[in-house]
Amino acid sequence: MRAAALALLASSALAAPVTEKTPATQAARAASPGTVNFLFSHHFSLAGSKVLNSPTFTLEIGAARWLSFGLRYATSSDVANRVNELEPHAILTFLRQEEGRLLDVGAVAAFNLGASSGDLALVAGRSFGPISLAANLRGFSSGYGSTGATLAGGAGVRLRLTGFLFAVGDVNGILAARSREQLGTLDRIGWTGGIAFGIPYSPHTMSLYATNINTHTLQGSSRGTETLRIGFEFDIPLTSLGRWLSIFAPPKRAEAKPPAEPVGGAVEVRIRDYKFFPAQLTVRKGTTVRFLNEDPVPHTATADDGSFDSGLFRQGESWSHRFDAPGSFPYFCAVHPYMRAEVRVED
Ligand SMILES: [Cu+2]
Repeated sequence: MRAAALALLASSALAAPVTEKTPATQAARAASPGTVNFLFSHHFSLAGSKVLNSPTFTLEIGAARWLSFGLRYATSSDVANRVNELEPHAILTFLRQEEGRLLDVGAVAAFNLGASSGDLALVAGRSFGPISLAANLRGFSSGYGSTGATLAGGAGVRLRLTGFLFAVGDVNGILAARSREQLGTLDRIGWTGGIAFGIPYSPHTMSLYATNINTHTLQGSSRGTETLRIGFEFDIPLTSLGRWLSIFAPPKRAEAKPPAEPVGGAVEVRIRDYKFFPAQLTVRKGTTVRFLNEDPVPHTATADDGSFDSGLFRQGESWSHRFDAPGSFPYFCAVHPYMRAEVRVED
């Protein structure tokens, strides 16, 4: 149960993986320092027999534990008179539930060049077991190029169904605007509903949903349109450069080595690229195993049978456990349940 709660809370370690938010709400989390994240959202609609699409691209870079910077670009926009929206933004994290606070609280400060508007979102969220709730309050200095100062808001819910699969949905709407009549037929509640999941054996997350919103900027996602769209969001953390360099040069295979068999000493399990090395470790009883995280995201080492659980530890941090009882101890990372390995303890 602790592992499940950890998975829910800590999957936010990447820059807003789509399992950590709902499609049209912002995550209250800055990206981890040094993490670069690419998020691709795409919405499809039918106009007669023609398929129309409106993609939004987001690039985010973690600068500090509480600050990340991003750039969002949306085409086929209907937010203002321009066709495209460019939205540089900063994400600030104030409070984290995983650090014992009551709520996740963060803010997004943005400038929407399509609408020539300074935009601000305040985000609060909390998880209760498998259910996570999030609320957004948004203000635009120049909403939709015509409505002047505009206040919008909404709420989203995520329900952990099983493993790394979530049901996600949200509603957002315009609460007040200086020239509300200028919104015309676009003054509707925006909604999304669908599923989000982690792609097995990868750090990627994805969501599939139906929606009536168009673009994913703060303004674009704050209201509905007359058009039903099918959308997906694909989250691509650009961490672990070696993983990407293998596009050009396949990684060398490690030479087979006999299993380490230290007696009563200390051995190390390294966590790198979302894997435990070695995945199969055999030790004598009384051995202390040190788990060292070399990834830019937090992981855990959590025994299937609950006999040990490291809790989250971050890049450069380690956690040690002494194995005093013989047996097989399969374990996994509670954040990324597809990360599995085993320690065998011999008498
Ligand atoms: Cu992990």
